[in-house]
Amino acid sequence: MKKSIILLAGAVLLAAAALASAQAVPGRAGGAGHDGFVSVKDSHFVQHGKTYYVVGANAWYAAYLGADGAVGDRARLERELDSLKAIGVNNLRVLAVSEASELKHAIRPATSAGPGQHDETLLAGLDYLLAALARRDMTVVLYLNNFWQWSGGMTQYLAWVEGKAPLDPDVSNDWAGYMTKAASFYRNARAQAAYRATIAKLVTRVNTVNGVRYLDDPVILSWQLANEPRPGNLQTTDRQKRIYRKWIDATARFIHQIDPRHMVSSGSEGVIGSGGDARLYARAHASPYVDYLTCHLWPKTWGWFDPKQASQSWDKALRMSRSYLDTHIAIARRLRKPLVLEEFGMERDDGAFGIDAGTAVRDRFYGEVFALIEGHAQRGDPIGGYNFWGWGGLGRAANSDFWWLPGDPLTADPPQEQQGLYSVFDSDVSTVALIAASARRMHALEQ
Ligand code: IFL
Repeated sequence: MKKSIILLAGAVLLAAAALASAQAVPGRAGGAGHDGFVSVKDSHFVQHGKTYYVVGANAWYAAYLGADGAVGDRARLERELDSLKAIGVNNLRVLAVSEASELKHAIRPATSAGPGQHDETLLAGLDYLLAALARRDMTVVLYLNNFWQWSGGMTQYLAWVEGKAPLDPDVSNDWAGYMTKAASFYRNARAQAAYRATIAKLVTRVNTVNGVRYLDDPVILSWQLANEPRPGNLQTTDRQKRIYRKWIDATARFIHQIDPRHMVSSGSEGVIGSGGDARLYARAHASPYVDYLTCHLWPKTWGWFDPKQASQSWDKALRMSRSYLDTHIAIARRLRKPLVLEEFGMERDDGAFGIDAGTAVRDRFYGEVFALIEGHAQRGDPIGGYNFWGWGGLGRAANSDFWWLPGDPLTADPPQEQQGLYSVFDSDVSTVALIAASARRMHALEQ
């Protein structure tokens, strides 16, 4: 009798402690990671009670491949997933939905033709992808919007509600103006309503391939608000920063309210994508509804590296990359959440796009990035893993100028960039071997 009272009291205490820890952070996803869902515990990801490292690839187009008929290529998708699984990649970062846009370099076709008008063939492509990943025990990060124009994104939502097409930055070259416009999405009530309706539709969708509700599917590692959302351009005002921070908090909360089991992430590039403001980045990611931190690493785009002068600019690229990662690890430590380096990439030698061009510099860069991340993981730092950008696999550039045209094979390079710029193709054997070796070391740390 006495023993059973003690056991009961123990169980009550344990249940209370579990409840307290689950409620310590309102809206924060997850339990102890015993149900197949990846969640956060002690600044790390856990799944099935073990540390989980994201050893991931970016493949923005994977749900497109999953579509039936002429749009997709399911046989290719199965082969790509088999190849990635075989080298130890356990996660993909994927565009969940696109918005039909008239801009020069936007993807065609797109999932949504307007608010509430969704293409079932492409949505079924996402279903197919999730089912195919689940069969391989892989996970996926799904981004629900895009700051950039190549998938329609925020400016297309604005175009729908304002009734006029956005200025095309690929034609005007006015990127500062484009970014200001895109950031006005956060305070446009009608655009937000349309975006939230799409989110709700997706999050509550029932997979037509395996019958699993997305809400209940542990294959989804996290819902991501958008690809690379920024508060504005580099001259971001305090008001824009406030609006951006509130948007992250409110949208992440909205998703958690519909779906309490999955994690939510921002998709931010980090401090550079936060108007250069580390405090803004930290405050945005301190939201109790944002489960982990993200950052990206683009040495050439950010002026740290010149592929045409690789040996002269290499040291700077490496120094700046290291310091960028350190900055974000320090913020992650303060916020007690894991950080995922969810994009990094480097062009082929000499900045060439052709598949025959060498990848010596890219390999060196990947090797350095892997060493940095693995070092953090070994030291127990709050690191959740990485996604390289990106897996081009069996895709190939179809045109001699390397620009994508509708109907061409899809690669890791979206239509606004030359096909081959950052894609790791299946024929890039040295890069693939580096990824496989890093994956082995990362998975060995999962205990
Ligand atoms: O294609 C780009 C994509 O928009 C992104 N980050 C960088 C990629 C390569 O330039 O999200």
